[in-house]
Amino acid sequence: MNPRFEETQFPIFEQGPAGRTEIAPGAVHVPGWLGPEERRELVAACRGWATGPVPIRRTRLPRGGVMSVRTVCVGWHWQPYRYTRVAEDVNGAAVAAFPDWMVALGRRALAAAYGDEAAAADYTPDTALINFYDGEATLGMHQDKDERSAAPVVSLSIGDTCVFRFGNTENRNRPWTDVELASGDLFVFGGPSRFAYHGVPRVRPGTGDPATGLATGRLNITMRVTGLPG
Ligand code: MD3
Ligand code: FE
Repeated sequence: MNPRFEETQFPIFEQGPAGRTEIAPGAVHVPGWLGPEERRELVAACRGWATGPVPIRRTRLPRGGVMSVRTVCVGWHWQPYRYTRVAEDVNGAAVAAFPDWMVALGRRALAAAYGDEAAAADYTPDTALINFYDGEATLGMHQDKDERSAAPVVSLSIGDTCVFRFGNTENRNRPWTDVELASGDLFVFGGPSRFAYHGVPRVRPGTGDPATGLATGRLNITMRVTGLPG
């Protein structure tokens, strides 16, 4: 990165440049970005959404399989492989609204990762997928391409550490880079990294911080822009 960039943008970073790692163009990891209070608030909010209007569940796949991760959505409901306002594949209920505070959190996340306040102010995520991983849950290598927008994805992790596998844009195979994602970590995927294959081959049970309100397991919140109307 151009050193002048960091010099001029430094005041808006929430951590110094040493706290950000660009693992690929547009893919920025900010360890420990969420403070303890914010982690607790997010766990509490996710716990609320997990109970309804659409309960958290293992998503059924079109070929008869079922995901090991448990998922609940806000803003838009994701099912393989589209977004709807109503969870036809769960209980027919309309999904919870995407809260304004989460838009604000997404903008702060973008500013922290990229140091670009104009891009952050323009960022208006309208859906979040909340994934809960028990000790056995994994997520196979995939691309997120059901959105009609190339806007960045903001990922927040709370609880147990996992191995996050960041691949390439061509296929689900090597080359890839394995990164440990711990409680409080922010990851933003934009630009050329937006359509990279990625997955979670394992979590590390017992590595989380129970003070977040999550006794076991891993919570991941990904904010996205669907590009869908209304
Ligand atoms: C890179 N979630 O919900 S977060 C997903 O930890 C998903 O639950 C994982 O993959 C999880 O789709 C990984 C990191 C992540 C999320 C979205 C991405 C990386 C991404 C979209 C594009 C590129
Ligand atoms: Fe994904």
